[in-house]
Amino acid sequence: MRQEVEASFQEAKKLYERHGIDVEAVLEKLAAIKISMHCWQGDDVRGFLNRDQELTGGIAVTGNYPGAARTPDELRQDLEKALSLIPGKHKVNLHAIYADTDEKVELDQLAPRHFEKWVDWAKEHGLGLDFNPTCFSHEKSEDGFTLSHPDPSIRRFWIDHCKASRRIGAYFGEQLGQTCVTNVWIPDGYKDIPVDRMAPRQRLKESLDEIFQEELDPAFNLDAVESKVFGLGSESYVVGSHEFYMGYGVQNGKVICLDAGHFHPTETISGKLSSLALFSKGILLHVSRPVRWDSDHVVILDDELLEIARELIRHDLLGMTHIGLDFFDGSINRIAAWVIGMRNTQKALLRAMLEPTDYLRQAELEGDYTTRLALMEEFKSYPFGAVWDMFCARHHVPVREEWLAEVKRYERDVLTIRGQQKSAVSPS
Ligand code: RNT
Ligand code: ZN
Repeated sequence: MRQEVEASFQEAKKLYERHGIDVEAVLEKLAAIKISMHCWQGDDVRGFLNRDQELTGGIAVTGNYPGAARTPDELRQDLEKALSLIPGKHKVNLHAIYADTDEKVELDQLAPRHFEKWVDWAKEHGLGLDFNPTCFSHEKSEDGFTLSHPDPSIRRFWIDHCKASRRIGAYFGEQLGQTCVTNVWIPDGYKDIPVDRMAPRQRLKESLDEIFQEELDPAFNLDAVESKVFGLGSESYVVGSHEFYMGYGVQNGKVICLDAGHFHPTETISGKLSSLALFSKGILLHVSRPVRWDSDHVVILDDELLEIARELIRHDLLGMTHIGLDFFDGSINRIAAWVIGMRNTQKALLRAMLEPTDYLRQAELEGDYTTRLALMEEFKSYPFGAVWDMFCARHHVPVREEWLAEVKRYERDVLTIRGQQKSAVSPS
């Protein structure tokens, strides 16, 4: 296999080099890109605090494929398995409800100590961590409002939760020597047409101002805010809309998060990056795949993913962009879901790097749109797969679909047995 990979790689390299593309440099650049793998694909966004609470906030997971992780140890074991099948070093994205503790702790009381085990694990595996306050699946968000709630005591609870989350983020950053991005997303909105669109936004603005008051070292924690156009039960109005957070983020120097599923169905986030980059302090991507709605399907190598990657590469936005994944599919093997989404995101970046960008840009500048179209199309069938295979081989992860056999083995030996047990063995 290795020989075959080597031979195809050398052939492919020659073709790319004819266009002045330095394939070795591309492979090095790709290896340096960390993608934040979202822990919540591993257990259908349930978490470990308040496990009896159903998933709310207008998001939904469908499917009951056996083997979802039930404890922090199981989730870490699954994450390790997935990461062992993905080339390169990455980050893991945690939500507050994934605290690993025996204490009965409320969200507004969470502290770094409740995440010590995650930090030890991340250190052991050379991983970075990102973080999110969990402003859903809780009795205090039952009526669909959190940071913009009209009741000050409910607002207080969520403000305190977000403040606590930032401190946990800073703790991750400081402990791991890698900046943690703490992303605030809230579900707040109305099912039906509101009278007052302004007051909830005014309240959200004030809540955010208070949350971000405490100065934290940006080398440790970076704040991000995530918008949305609608959710289940907030079809008519979402408080934290795109315009809201564009304004807030630009005015306050926050990282602006674009989730691929949070816009109207024909609107794409790839088209927004070049504008956002001119005005925002940083960009966080929630790479996802909406199918007819914000369905959070597993990321595939589709046109939009490729276009997102091209924008990042062509405009050299990797320095200001944090790439994270956000999908949850409970209908297939959850580890496979991670592997497919992560590997596809890397493949898209690789493909973007294997394009003759300068040449194409020059053709465009000269008004030679014929060359632009012709070459963009021809490059679609260039042998990027051979370069990808070599990337995998060099990083000692399975080449091509070989990873699937490993996932199936793990399913048989670990996940199926897990599914048969009545309840999880308590972690520590
Ligand atoms: C919801 C947002 C948010 C969540 C995660 C679990 O629509 O996309 O990012 O998916 O925080
Ligand atoms: Zn998201």
